[in-house]
Amino acid sequence: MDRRNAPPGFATRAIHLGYDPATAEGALTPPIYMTSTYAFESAEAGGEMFAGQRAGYVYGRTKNPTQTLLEARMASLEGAEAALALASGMGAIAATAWSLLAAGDRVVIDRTLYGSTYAFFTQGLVRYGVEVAVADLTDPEATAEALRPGTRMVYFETPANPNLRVIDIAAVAAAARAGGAAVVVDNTFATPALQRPLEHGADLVLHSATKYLGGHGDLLGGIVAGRAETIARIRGTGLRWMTGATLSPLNAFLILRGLKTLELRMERHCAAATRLAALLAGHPAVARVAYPGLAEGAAADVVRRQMAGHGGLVACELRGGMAAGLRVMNALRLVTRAVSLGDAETLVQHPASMTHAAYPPEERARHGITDGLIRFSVGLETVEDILADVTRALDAA
Ligand code: 4LM
Repeated sequence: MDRRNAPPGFATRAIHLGYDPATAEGALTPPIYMTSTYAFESAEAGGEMFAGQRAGYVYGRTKNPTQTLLEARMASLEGAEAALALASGMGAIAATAWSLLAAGDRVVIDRTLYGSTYAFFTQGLVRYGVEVAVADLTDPEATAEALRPGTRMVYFETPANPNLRVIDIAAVAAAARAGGAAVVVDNTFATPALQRPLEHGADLVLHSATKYLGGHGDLLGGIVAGRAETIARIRGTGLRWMTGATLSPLNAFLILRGLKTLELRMERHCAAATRLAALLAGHPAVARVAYPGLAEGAAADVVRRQMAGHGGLVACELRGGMAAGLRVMNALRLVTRAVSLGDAETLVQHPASMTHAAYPPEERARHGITDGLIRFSVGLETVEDILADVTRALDAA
């Protein structure tokens, strides 16, 4: 194929975009700017920067050149005008909500969210006069009713943590547009290598960069991307005043390093997770497997339309319920019992007692996060070793 006039591809941008070694003594790898503050060329120049009349770096809480490069790459990979990097996924979520919402506003959240995100909305934001409505955004009628005029924001994950429900981004965006709500999608599980929500009509896309973007389990970080004007508001209000959740320059560097192999790693995560999902589905001890690649009916159509791969997370429920699930977890030797996801190591956790313990038990049950569910984040080890460990643990339990 002749690519002479084609724009650079995803992996090329993840590796090169926004950096010219000639600007840094020829260094192949971008420098890490470990600085908290910046020298003003004159007193007047400093004042003009504070007034927003002159471009440049003022203070490290809101901007740093290493962070700027990461933001440029993430904006490009998500197809956004701009991006903002923050200290964690929760930092990104809080900074976004606090920048765009005020007392009296109504927000609609999907019924399945990461536990701390759910708590932020249902226990945190409501203390400040924001109305939070929970809806099943896989149900078109419930979505249309929830997104009635006057709704300011709709917030969801797809695939959702921990049970991997998939939500039709274009359908929710169409319903939201009719009512005037901003669509915010947490794309942590899919990453832009597999799914780009802005292309399907979302207004903002968010990440816990702690997961696949960093990719090595050695940092916390967050990203939000969207229109330049909105991102500037989140930087100027949510980051600078409301959270101070600034990403360290070292972590910005590590996420830039992770992005170089994102597409490659996601291919491997998807291939290994597909095999684990098939193994679980065929094992007599397993009652149910949740994996986007095994979706059926309308959900399978959504997966085909909006995802280029099925991701690295697989959840399952054992026939013996929660007790059997915990026995399997304890019998694993290679697979590590830990929360978080997207790392080179295969991890397993129990959502009801760990990542989703913030849900009241009856809401957890109502929201499809059953007590028997265990969640695997399939890593990059030799696939046969992962499968052998899981098979042995299932047989033992
Ligand atoms: C976990 N998750 O599931 P920080 N959005 C999604 C997430 O899964 C998470 C966050 C945001 C897990 C952490 C223990 C979809 C986190 C929050 O942890 O603040 O970077 O991201 O295992």
